[in-house]
Amino acid sequence: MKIATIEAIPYSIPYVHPLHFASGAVHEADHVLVRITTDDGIVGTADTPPRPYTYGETQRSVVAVVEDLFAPQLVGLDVLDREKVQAVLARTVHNQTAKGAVDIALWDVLGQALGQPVTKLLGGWTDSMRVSHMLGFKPAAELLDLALQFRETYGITTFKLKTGRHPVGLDVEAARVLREGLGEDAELYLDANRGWSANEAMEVLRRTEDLGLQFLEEPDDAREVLGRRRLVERSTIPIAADESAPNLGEAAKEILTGGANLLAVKTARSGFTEAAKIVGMAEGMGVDVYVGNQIDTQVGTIASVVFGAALAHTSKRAGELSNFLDMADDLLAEPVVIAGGRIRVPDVPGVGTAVDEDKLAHYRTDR
Ligand code: MUC
Ligand code: MG
Repeated sequence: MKIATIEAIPYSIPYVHPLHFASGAVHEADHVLVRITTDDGIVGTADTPPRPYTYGETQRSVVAVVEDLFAPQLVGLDVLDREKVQAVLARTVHNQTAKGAVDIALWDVLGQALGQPVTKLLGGWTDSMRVSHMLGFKPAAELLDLALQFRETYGITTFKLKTGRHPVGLDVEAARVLREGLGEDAELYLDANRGWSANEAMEVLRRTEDLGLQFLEEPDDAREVLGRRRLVERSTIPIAADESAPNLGEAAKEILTGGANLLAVKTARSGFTEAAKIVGMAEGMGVDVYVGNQIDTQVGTIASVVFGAALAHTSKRAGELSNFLDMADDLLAEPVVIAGGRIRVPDVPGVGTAVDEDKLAHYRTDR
């Protein structure tokens, strides 16, 4: 079963509710759909969210690297020769989400060829994931209204609040309003996307000590090593690495050098293969993980669900799986359903990301 063609299809879908955060903003899903077809006609699919402010990729760079660098080296390889595929991807540095999508599309092919859900091939731990919803920058009262709406409509009780604003009191107030409005049972954590200095983050930790926050993600720039290490040492809640740990090597480095004691694992940037290695490494070191999001579409969300539910370690915490709700439309043929605060793994061979061809034709931007 050989790789016959690899397509990288740029498309654009607007957001009804744009998302603002410390490192950027998203108004349109200007993503790339990666499609890999085998010589026996199986089609694997995955979504690529270019994030210039996180990984330096753009929609055009993703198309170029997939079509010009990866495809010529991958076409003709046997889909089962997974290490050879990984070696080809590793030969190009960076380009995290382009690599992630190629890997996921190949797993999708594998699952369909074997007639098995990919979640079973990856581990088969459980059949659904608990959902955490990510709230972007907004006035505190609006954030609470939104969170209450998500709880009422979808049963979501875990929320990640985007922070990293100045003055830091804005975010402290937002966290307090959410805690008071949602009650003590709601799970609440912060993600500053490197918006603060270590000292500012320390102040936020001090001022939110009574709020029962689960953890603080990427408070400051992890490259400022000593500041970050001091934070991790002094914080009473875990400090999570997200964009400072985009791959296996960086994740290991952040944990071993004291830059973090919790890891966000994202399939969009790690595919399933590298994400599984990161989870194994974390598990072996006694470090918790959670499935993070890359402001994913429904295609990307299903990939996260398939991966997260496959493993015991990723199933312990809620995964960030609901930001597609902010989009005007999506590409999946079978829309994702959130009920009782959970998303079920599609019980079909492959990843379960069959695309609505009419929608793809409508939203693609290359024709
Ligand atoms: C996060 O956790 O940082 C921000 C940009 C993006 O693509 O995903 C995020 C979420
Ligand atoms: Mg983050």
